Amino acid sequence: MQKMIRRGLVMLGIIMFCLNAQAQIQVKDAWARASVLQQKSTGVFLQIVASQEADLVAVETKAAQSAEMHEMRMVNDTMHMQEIERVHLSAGQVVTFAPGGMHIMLMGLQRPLTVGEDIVLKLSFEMKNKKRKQIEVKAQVRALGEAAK
Ligand SMILES: [Cu+2]
Repeated sequence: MQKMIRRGLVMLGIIMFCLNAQAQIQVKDAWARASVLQQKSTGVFLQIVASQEADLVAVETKAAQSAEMHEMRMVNDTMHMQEIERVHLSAGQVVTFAPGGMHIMLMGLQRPLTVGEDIVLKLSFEMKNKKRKQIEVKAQVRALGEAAK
């Protein structure tokens, strides 16, 4: 009997390990705002949902020199952008980056982003066990007026 319980616990441990290994992070509806010739920065918007707690800790793209996560803050009646170090994702909860709110800021654009093209972003997540996980995301470039789509 004891042996069976022990075997059961080992099995449970294996199952838990597998579940952990399969932590899923889904990114939906990623898009970037088109830019004009002299423009050096633009925003990327998307939705993220993680099956387990995680933090978005970094964004990279070849389309720009740097990419930061920003939030909007009201300071003395004026909206300001502020960099955020990490964005926490609770298990199963959708986190939205949208115009007027949290966004990914691309700075030092290598060239203008034109409507219809795709840019590739690499999102780095830190999982609860401190392990890093990278996800590649394609963001479609859309015009300003299409923001509501
Ligand atoms: Cu910004």
